[in-house]
Amino acid sequence: MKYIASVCPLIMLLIPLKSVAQDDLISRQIGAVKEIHQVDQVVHFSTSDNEDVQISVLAPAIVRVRITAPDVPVNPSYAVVQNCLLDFNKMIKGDKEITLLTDSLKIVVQKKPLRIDFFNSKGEWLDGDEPSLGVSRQGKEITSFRKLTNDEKFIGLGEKTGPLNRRGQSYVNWNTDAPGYGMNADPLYSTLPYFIGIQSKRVFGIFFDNSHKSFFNFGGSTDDTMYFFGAEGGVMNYYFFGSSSVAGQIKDYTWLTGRMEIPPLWSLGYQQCRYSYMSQQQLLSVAGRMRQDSIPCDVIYCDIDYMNGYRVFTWNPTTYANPKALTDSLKAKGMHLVTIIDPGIKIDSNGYQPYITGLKSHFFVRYPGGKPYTGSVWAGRSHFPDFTRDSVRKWWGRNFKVLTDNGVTGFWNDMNEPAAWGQNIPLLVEFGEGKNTVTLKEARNIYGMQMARATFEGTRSLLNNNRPFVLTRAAYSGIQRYSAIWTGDNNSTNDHMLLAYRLINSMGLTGVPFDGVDIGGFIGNPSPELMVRWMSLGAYTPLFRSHTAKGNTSHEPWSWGEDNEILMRQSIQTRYRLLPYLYSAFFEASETGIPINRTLAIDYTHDNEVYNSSFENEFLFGSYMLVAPVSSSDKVEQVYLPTGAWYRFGNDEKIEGNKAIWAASPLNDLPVFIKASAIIPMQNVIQSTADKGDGIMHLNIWYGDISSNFNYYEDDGLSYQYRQGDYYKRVISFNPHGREITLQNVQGKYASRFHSVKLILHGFPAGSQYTINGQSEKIVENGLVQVVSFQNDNGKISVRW
Ligand code: MIG
Repeated sequence: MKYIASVCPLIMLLIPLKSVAQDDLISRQIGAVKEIHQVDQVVHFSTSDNEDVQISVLAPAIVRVRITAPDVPVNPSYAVVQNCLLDFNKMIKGDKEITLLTDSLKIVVQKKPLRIDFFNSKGEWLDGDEPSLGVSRQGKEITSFRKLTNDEKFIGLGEKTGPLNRRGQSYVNWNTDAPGYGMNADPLYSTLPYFIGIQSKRVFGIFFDNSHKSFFNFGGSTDDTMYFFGAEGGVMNYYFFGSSSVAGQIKDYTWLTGRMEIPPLWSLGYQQCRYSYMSQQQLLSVAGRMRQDSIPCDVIYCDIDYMNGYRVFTWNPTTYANPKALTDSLKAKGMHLVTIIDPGIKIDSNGYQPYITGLKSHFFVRYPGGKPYTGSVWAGRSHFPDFTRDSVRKWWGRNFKVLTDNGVTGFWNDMNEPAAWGQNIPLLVEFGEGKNTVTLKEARNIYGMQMARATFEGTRSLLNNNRPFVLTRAAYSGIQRYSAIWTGDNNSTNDHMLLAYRLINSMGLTGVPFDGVDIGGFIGNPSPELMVRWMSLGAYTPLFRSHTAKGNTSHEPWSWGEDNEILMRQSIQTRYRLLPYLYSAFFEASETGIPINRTLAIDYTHDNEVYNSSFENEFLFGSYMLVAPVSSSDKVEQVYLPTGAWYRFGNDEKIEGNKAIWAASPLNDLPVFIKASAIIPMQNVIQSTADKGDGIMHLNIWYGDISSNFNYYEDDGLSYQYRQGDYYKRVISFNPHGREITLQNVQGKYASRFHSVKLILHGFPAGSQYTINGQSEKIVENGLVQVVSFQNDNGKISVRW
């Protein structure tokens, strides 16, 4: 161009430079509304610059905005599971603006130029387009620029480093294999493009459903004048959420993108992994040592070395010669085996069926023209299944038979960003078929999710009526329907241990309640102190899995000296004592999407201390336990306790909240605090969830002056029979003013494994007399607690004092 211009100025004048520039180089902002029409329930605004701006309503507080060239068909979304639209209550056409109303939201569309603002039903402004930029295009890129207020904070976006409050930060979504990632590394492995904006009194949320490489900037480099998000391609397609609380936001977001099923109970036990247990003898000896040393454990893992030359869906014929015998003896110990699976399928036409059938059926992602893409991974040169296609997912799922027939019940999906050595898979590689063909640009961020989906759907049908456990590294919004997430290759450092809780708490905000990190760190060796501390935090992590890289010190609890083993055993025992509480929390997550690890921003949204960098890692574990992650070197630490009264877990010291306190944090006593009025069902220590225990529920209640309810849930922990009514549900209530604790009537057909209840009352008025269903009952005082026991009858049980 430059050459032509200098040689021949006349030609330059004739080339329509302006439009080239407009399309590719200089940005363009959406113009004025030209015309409004409605197609079914979708209101379309056509603009002077030929954009089609579509606004529709899915629920009173959930509105979709979609901006495209006219007649671009609506692609099915990988994330969204709801597609019924409602009518707006009303459309008011004014000279300058059009107003759309739902029961909870008012959407005002300014006509010249088109700009959209969202208000709640009280007419209070929530969020909206930045006036001068609005939605802008630059080439294929499309960006929504939005107003930023002085008091605004942002939380969410899933697996992202950096602070809880993302104000002033910017991020990219491009699923990436990030071994040993730094404290501020971005992007990591998954794409969860939902965030919540928090103003001094109000909240709103936005889910940007676009799988291209996307970016989010919360006022970083824009001098606090605006924030923006966008993508390199595709459609400006976002859902605006108007629920007025963070919990309501999460409920609505998970209504839209789905919720996780109740996981198998065993997957909530302690999980021991390493890269790799090299033989079934080695693996069994680790399992045996768990039992010998009385370390509760439910799960043990096979990393890639169990395979034959890293060929997926094979077993190594010498080191894992008899996998069925292996899982049988694990089963006898009450343990489950989880095996890793990578997406790459080794190019090997010598009888290796996954390769032969995959190639014959054209199941692999390909270059334009159809030649399968080849990349190198563990198995050497490999092809990669096209998980965007239903037929490929079904075929992938059937391949698990070689694992399920051998008693494997858990499936670990690694390398699904997808990763290949060198990381740079050509962007033109194709996925899908016919008119649904897309390139890596659009498929990368959903690839891992579709692999996890294929794994989940396939193994669920192979395991008949039993629930599979699936764990994935890469993900996209909606992944919770299929899988748990772990945060990849972290480092054995205190900083990483603390970062872990920001990642997990943030993924909880974006709909994924079941997450974990490699306890002890994947890369490097932790000090024994760090290992002990990390294990104590592990007990309060949804996925409790210890893992490390090849060549590192073993992470098994006995590898750290006898004293440290005692401490680690205690931490794991704490986890097992808490399982009735934790399982109920997972049930709640399956019903509402509310995560297990809850950043304090959920319940204490407008308390600024929650976002203070000294306290931002704190979280509630379930409804009632506040956990403060503390570095292994700090033996006393400042902990912020939000408003209300709290009790230190372990010694029941009562502390008034709404302030920071110095909390002792020795390695054997992680700072954990119980909210006053907490109801926490526990049990005796068991060695595995296959062990039914002594049949006594330890129902702990900490006195407080507000009423509370706990939804207790139980089922067989293994199967889908709960869908046939085989569950056991009961509301447990504490009412300090009426001086009553109630176990309401049981719902469901399942018989609880607890035949009796030991009610353990913390901080209750001394000298109280207790009655159970009107009969006076003897109380045993035990230090600070009072204990009363009774049969766990299904009818209503009332305890009064
Ligand atoms: O290139 O399977 O994040 O957990 O142990 C490394 C070997 C491949 C990366 C995973 C890690 C796993 C390892 N994998």
